Amino acid sequence: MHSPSLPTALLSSINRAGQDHVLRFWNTLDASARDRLAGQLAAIDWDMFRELQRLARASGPGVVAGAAATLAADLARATTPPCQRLGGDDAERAAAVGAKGLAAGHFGAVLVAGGQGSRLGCNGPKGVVPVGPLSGATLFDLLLGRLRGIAKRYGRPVPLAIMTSSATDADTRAWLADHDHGGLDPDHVLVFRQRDLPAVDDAGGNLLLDAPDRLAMAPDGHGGMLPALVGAGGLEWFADRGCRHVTTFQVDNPLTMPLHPEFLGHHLLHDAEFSTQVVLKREPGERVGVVASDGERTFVVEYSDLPAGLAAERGPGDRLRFHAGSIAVHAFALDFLRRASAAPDPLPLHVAHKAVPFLDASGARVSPRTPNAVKFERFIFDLMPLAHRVCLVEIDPAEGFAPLKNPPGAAADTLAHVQAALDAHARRILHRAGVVVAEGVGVELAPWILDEADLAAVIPPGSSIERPTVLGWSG
Ligand code: UD2
Repeated sequence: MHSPSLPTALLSSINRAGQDHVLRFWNTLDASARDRLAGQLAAIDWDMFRELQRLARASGPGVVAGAAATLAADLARATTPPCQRLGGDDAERAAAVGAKGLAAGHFGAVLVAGGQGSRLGCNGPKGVVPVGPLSGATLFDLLLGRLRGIAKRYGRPVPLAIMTSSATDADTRAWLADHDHGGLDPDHVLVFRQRDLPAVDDAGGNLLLDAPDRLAMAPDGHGGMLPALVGAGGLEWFADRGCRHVTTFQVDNPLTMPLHPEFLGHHLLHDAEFSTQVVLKREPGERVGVVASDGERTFVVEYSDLPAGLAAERGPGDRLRFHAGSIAVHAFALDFLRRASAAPDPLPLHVAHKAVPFLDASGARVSPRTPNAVKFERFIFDLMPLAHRVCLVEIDPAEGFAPLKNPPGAAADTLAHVQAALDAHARRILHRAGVVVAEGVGVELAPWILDEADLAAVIPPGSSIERPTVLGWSG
């Protein structure tokens, strides 16, 4: 009854897994629709699917499989590990060592940009959302512009790999083509795509149809970066360009400074395999993971996995017991990524209960308001316990953390918050350079202006800015 384009072996995998309901509309599909669905089904790892089903059936909210579950259980005896601090002890030495590494071209970067910004009501890649307070520059403009600033200052390009997902790949590639790769050398830009995993209903752990010819799927989390980068030959790509380390950062944070020389210097001075930037978490409700250590291993617990009691516990000086807030800016030794990618199943699956639209048995589309399904994600920070040496570096959030997460009106992390943070950051740089900005006048710096050292080229010290101004954008 099914089209010959569905191979017998695949059909029997589908039947054995009890998932033949996804072929319910097969007879109504034309040839290309059949091909689409057959392609999605053929890409499913049916052994792994059994594990997904098991997890979905067993899971309460936030349940984590494998090693991470053990770590979460170890939290009771865990503490916050010691941190370096930007501008703290050893700042000068670290900055010099990091700058030397940058000038030698030892650092590459990975931008994780598979997310769609659905919380912002945006369907395209989050990177194309305009955020520049005056210029309307997009997140991609600002993040790639920052890399141009680093390349300009240290005389070496920073090879950049951009991770997309099925939802963001085509639009991201189109943006790069239309915008001259954000001013970067195309030979130093690699786009690679993470995989999708099926979403399953949370009652029975079964596949859902998003359309008659399409399964409900979701990107496999930013941890999907490791297998996808390896699969795309990314580790060799970085090594061929002279890199020994890569930093990773998220598309939603236009203030981010993953290549800050002092951060990289601490990473090198500690001979760390995995370094990470943290901010002081002040309130239990802040939506950042926390870095913890049980004395043997250092690990990150995502905010949604941290039990409320532990999240609120305070220690000496009224600081939260778990106060090292992870902002998802990491530096990895390339050798460590090689070793980790060879380990069996290095990244566990995390379970998230979500409202996922689906077709019911009659073909009607149902859009639930409450969670009806389970999505699975891997988190890149789950590599941390595998690292022999981990280095935490605390940064001032005003200098490096202004994520765009929420729609207008929310209490934090909205466009208005991000723009205010960009404006304040620009004012501090101008102030240090002796430029006076009139009160209430908006000002924006092009992203390649990393600090006051870059300002001299665009505005003389002692100048005044009296009307809204964007500085250095053509540079
Ligand atoms: C993330 C961190 C959180 C904290 C916060 C800071 C995780 C799991 N949580 O929370 O601890 O550091 O950021 O801003 O890391 N992405 C992909 N592919 C995917 C999923 C996500 O590329 O399959 C990218 C996405 O484009 C974005 C980033 O990962 O750049 C963060 O994703 P998110 O918005 O889902 O994470 P969030 O804000 O809950």
